[in-house]
Amino acid sequence: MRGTVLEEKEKVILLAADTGEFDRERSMAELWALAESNDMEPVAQVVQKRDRPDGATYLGEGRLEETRQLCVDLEVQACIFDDELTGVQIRNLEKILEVPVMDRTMLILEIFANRATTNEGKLQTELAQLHYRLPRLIGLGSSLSRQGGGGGGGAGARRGAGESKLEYDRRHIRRRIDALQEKLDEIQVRRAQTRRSRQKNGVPVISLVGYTNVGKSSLLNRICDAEIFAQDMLFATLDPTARKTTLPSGLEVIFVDTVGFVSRLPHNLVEAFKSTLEEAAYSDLILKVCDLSDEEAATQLEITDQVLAELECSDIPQLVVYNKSDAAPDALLFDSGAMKVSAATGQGIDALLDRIDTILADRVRMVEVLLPYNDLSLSGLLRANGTVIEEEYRAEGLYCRATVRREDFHRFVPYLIQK
Ligand SMILES: Nc1nc2c(ncn2[C@@H]2O[C@H](COP(=O)(O)OP(=O)(O)O)[C@@H](O)[C@H]2O)c(=O)[nH]1
Ligand SMILES: [Mg+2]
Repeated sequence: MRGTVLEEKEKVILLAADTGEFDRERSMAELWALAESNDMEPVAQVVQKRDRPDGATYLGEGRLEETRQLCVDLEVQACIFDDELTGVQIRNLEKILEVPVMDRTMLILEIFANRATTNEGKLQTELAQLHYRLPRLIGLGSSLSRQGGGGGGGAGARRGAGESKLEYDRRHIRRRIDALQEKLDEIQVRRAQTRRSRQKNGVPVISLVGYTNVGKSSLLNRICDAEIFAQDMLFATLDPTARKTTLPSGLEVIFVDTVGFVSRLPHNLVEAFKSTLEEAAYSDLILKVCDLSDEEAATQLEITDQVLAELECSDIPQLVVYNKSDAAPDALLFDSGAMKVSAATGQGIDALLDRIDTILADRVRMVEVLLPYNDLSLSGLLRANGTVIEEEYRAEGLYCRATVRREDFHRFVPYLIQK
């Protein structure tokens, strides 16, 4: 992950041409949230009404000159455009603006690259990056270096006789694309076979899924103590967006913030996006978060459901959570099973946690036991199927605070510590 608490955030300006084709204001709000989730700090946005984007510079000269000055005044480190740019546009814009230029797709790819945790996620992201780069080799200079992965570069001695740097880079990328595709095909075959065999024996995991800007991260902060960072043993293998909290019942759970859905997601990025959700497919509960004050919420929820179904998440309990209830106090819920909350005011959060408790109680229980040293099979069961949160070797036996599977619970009953 880029960016630590101490590092200053990279200041960026967001730009777009508004051709009236779609809701640009909404798209810019989403771009703003995307930049923030990439640890950047948007400081201004520039939208110019135009019939169509300029072929060479996307926006008009005057507006770009103003932006260049703004970049100097506000100490901006990059400009992000809300559409896909061509290689030529990127090159021209960097010359005029004198800062690195990114487009919407590059930003999304950078977020995916930072967040990809599974092997498949990493391969899918690199594949999408290469597909993006291939037609833009001419323009991507300094911006290219932002993206990691097995990029071109370093032609040197291996370049064939009479082959230009550009031809070499293209050949190199195409070969890498083929290799990645082959690896991914293999993984997909294997995954189909092992899908559900992956043993789940951790603390229950609850993932927050939904569109960018609905308030997933705010909700996570509201629910989990933001001060507690992932230093715990239990977190060692989890990504930094995971946080632990204790439910009213005393059950310890981990909340995971997923990469948000994005509107107008370029076709080439669909598979990479889905692979970022792979972790959700292994969670114990999925919270589908939407924005109650947004008239698009129903449509977004439909798309979220479709994608989750494609990821074979249908056997995982799911709960619809309407956030931002403070911004739409009069809105009615059509889904009686849904929860209405506000991450901003805290309204409805307790009820949400109670509901999560009820759902998870069907799967796991929290126990506090003193296991006799002459029955070690129980501690074996605890380690195999449950999760030990705390343990201590005492004179009378092994003390454990742990979660166990509901079907195993009866075996621990004789050793429960009475309070
Ligand atoms: N009014 C209101 N705004 C909220 C609420 N939750 C989040 N927001 C705002 O919505 C925007 C997006 O929130 P964020 O948590 O980054 O969304 P994410 O992209 O889903 O993680 C931010 O400007 C938040 O301040 C809420 O309950 N009420
Ligand atoms: Mg977020």
